Amino acid sequence: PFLDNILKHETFRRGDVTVNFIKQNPDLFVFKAPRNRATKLVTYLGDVIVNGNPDVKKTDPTKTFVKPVVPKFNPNGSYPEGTKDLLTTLGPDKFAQWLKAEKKIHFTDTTMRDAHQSLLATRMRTYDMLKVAEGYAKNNPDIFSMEVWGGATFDVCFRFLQENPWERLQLLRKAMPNILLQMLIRGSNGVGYTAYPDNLIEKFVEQSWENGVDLFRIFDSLNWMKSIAPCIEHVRNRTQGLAEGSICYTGDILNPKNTKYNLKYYTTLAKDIENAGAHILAIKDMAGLLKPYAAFELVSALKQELNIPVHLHTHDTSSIQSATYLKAIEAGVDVVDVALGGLSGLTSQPNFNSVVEMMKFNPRENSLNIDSLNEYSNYWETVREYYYPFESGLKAGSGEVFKHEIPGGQYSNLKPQAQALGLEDRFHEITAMYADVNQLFGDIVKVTPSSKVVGDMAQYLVSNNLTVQDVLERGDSISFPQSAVSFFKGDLGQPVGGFPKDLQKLILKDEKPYTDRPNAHLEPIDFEKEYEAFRKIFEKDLSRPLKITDFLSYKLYPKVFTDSYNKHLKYDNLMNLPTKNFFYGMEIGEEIIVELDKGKTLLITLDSVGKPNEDGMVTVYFKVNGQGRSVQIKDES
Ligand code: BTN
Ligand code: 3PY
Ligand code: ZN
Repeated sequence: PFLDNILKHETFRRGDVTVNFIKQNPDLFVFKAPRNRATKLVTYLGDVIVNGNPDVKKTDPTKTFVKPVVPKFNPNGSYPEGTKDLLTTLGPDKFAQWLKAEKKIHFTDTTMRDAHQSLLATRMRTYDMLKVAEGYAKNNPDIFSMEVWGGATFDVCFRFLQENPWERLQLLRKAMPNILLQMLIRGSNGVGYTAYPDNLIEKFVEQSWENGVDLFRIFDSLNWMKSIAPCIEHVRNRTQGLAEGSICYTGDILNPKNTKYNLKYYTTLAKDIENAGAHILAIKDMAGLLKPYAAFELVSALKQELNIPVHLHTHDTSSIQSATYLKAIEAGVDVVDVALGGLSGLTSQPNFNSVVEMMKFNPRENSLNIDSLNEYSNYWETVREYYYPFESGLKAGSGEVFKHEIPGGQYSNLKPQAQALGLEDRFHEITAMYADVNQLFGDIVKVTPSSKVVGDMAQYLVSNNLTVQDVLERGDSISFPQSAVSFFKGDLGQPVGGFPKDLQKLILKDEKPYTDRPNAHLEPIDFEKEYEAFRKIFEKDLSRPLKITDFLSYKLYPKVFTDSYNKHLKYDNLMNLPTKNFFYGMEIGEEIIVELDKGKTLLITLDSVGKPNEDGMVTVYFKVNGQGRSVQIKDES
């Protein structure tokens, strides 16, 4: 901003500059931002100061925050070459062969996606990621990939963070140009909870690549090839990125009574995924059910059967999943998913730092810089405190996960959900019911969105004091949750072994189910026509043009996008607001710096907060870059 002011200064432009130019022109130190952006920002701050952030239900007034230490790096130094450079050089097919031939174990860091999705209800803000992204990529270029996008992060950005996920992706891409960026995509469900038209998913994949994604982890919530295969095709046809097809792991292959999800089932599915064109095979163990000895069997078999590398993902809900990694590594797995210590364990991934230590002096050791990893783990541990309202309250690992099979991200959300329904004391009844509902539904694969169907049904039954027996006996007089009706109709595709027919009749009543792809019932998007119409409606109140990525967000989440758009008109983008102030507002006398755009900085001080007047309006007094500024906020309390 300083340079900008110099360049725009009249004296400077006249060419009349002497050594005293700076001293004589104090106005060079006044940094202007567009008036309305500053106004929108203090309106937001005023709202949070007076009424709180609506997403933060309970605060602890005794809470204090420690400033996180950002590990040192050279902002002017270049980026050491990493896997992204290798992908560019080799192309996806040769890259996959390279990976398969590697002896050392490779690591995917999930800290910026699955870890906070599974521990902190997906609330991690771009602000906290960007503080370390560049340094992390420069200091740790040997990481295989960074999982940074997809899954629930997409809609949570709009719903709760007032951020644009596409912008997050672009900024992380810029900060980490040398390492593969990875996303999670739910096959035909994209980053949503239901099927979308094929050409929408195709465009979404293309734009994800254009904006920074290199590796697409593709899964279907019922392990249905008809949803996985088209998405692999999109990656192969529309990008130069990597298609990673997933088998979602359910049950226990070592259990001799398990006739459905046995070793043969998984190797056959994996082979189908390879034949559909996947560059990498993922074992997606979303609930953390893959026990160490089962992992050895499964990985050994897959390494035997497949010509593509194998990537293992798990959640440490039971607390024994690092043993699973040990056995999988012994069996030859190529990459494992880990989270930096401060955001690891429990419903998140196993501890990156400790797994690296585990492999030290082993022939498959990957010589990462453990001291650097430890510094970054400490950073995240400190940052995590700012998100304390979103902690799940789970305190220890639980062996019960092998009974209820609830995915990590869902398990940590279930407790707060039970609380909200007034069912906190019946949490274990809900988890037990979840297992019963799974059996009732015919023992299905449970991961977003199929896991939500089982969860909704379990909560519904517990809160109405019903059992699965009641469902079977008097199902015709029960009105089931909408998600269950939709599931039995076929909206999420077909489960392994089909639907239990009697139950399907009870739930659907007179509605007819279908067995082909849900997408076959959806009209393709007419991009030319609809994109133009979208821009006509939404652009009129904006000073900027909308992009195709905005249109995609709108098509995936019409209501969520529209709500976010309306908040955007009121507050603009809040990504650059420090996390403490975003969630908790400001204290009297507190001074913060907000960088609106490169070079446009606001120095904001909270001077005082008035009392509500007879209309319930509160005046909040700030200083913005030294100038008094007040806003009137309606007291909603
Ligand atoms: C831009 O800022 O890139 C252009 C305006 C797009 C704003 C849309 S409105 C809904 C969504 N939420 C955001 O924070 N940004 C987008
Ligand atoms: C998601 O779909 O968001 C998941 O993380 C599933 O495990
Ligand atoms: Zn996961």
